Amino acid sequence: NSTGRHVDPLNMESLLTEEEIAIRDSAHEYCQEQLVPRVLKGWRTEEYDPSVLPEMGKLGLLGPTINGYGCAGVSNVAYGLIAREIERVDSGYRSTSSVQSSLTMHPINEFGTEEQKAKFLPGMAKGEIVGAFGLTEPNHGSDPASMQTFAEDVDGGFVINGSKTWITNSPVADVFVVWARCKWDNKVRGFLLEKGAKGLSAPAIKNKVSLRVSLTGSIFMDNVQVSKDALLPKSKGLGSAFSCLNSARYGISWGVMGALEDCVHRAREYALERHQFNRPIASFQLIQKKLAEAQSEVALGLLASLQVGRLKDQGLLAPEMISLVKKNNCGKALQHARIVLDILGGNAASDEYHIARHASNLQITNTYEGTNDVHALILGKAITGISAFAN
Ligand code: TGC
Ligand code: FAD
Repeated sequence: NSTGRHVDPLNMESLLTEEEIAIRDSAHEYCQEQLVPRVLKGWRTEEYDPSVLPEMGKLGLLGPTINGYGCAGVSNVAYGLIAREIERVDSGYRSTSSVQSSLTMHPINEFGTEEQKAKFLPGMAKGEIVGAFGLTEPNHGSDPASMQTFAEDVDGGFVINGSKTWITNSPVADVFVVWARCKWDNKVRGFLLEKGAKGLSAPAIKNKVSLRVSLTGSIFMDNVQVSKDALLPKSKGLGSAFSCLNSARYGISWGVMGALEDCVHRAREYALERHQFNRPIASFQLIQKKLAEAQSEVALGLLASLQVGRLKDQGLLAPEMISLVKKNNCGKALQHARIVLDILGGNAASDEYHIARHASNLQITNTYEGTNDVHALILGKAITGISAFAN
């Protein structure tokens, strides 16, 4: 159909459950009716909209795969469908929500005590408590194993020193999942730091040219003293941090397909309306080729993510599968968003046509959560058995 909603050349619909379709439709309605009218203002002003997470919370869109604590307990496929609908509007809204769900609620649920879960998860599910995830540092992005954030064991608790950068949600976060190397055994573990702790600050990084509707900032920790119950006790080693990334990367693989779908939909509408040489530009073969190739990548990318989601739900997941769909879908979304942007001609320069905004966002979705090349190396290691990473 021409609404851009369910263009589904390979009939993915036939592979979804009724519950998944209902969740997708309710996410679609919310995103189109509530987020689309706000996205340009958010993009232009770079101002965080504090009502978005609570609105998503009301619809059960936050931490949706978690059972209990006010969370919906739905399938990983449903989670992917939600990410796709949110990112169809803007990758920044998806960033805000996936950091909340996959990178903050997930580690608390997976590695936290019953007390930590009861304290944070219900408020986070409602979007009333905002979370952030601090792994990347100014000097250590692709290589987090070299991190220089350290936790020291002191009488009654821990002292944490270090800094994190490019952290989604950090300026408005109430709770920070911070990854630090523990001085007593050299292992990386997760710690829950709360806003207002002495020595903790999280200033915003302004004037971004990508993801302007989500807030990004630093986390500075100068002798931050926390009690023993700040430790996520079941986290041990960098693998714990990576397990959170598995969930977030999986969601991104769905989300970016939503962004590309929106680009294709808008470029198609434009091509049908716009006339040059006395014909709609949609009649030109070169324009049709751009649309056909972008639409094909959406159909293939979504089916791949669906298969990974089904395997994740069955406990049959290997992390390399996630690298495959994260790398492929992010790369293809960026490449084809840039190609269909050409269809707008000079109007590509206007944010009112939306595709340029998606293309700017997709540069960073192709970078965060492991750059496209880092995922190539993860796959290369699986294929050859040889690690190309320096260490
Ligand atoms: P390596 O030696 O390979 O692994 C260390 C330990 O971790 C285990 N592991 C995993 N476990 C679960 N899932 C995965 N995906 C895993 N990958 C690795 C591994 O088995 C090992 O365990 P053990 O028990 O043997 O110690 O690690 P390495 O230091 O060689 O690094 C490998 C590399 C480069 C692939 C990795 O460090 C990497 O993925 N780098 C990219 C960093 C990254 O993705 N950062 C993301 C920051 S968060 C973010 O960007 C949020 S944006 C959110 C938004 O706004 O939406
Ligand atoms: P670098 O690691 O310095 O990489 C620079 C270049 O070198 C890249 O092209 C990379 O592919 C290449 N490179 C690096 N190593 C190799 C190698 N071994 N072989 C070949 N090429 C290599 N982080 C968080 O922890 N939490 C967040 O919430 C978060 N949100 C973000 C939001 C935004 C808007 C942005 C921009 C980033 C965010 N990040 C977050 C950080 C993000 O994960 C990192 O930017 C990303 O992992 C890359 O790290 P880097 O920027 O340090 O680049």
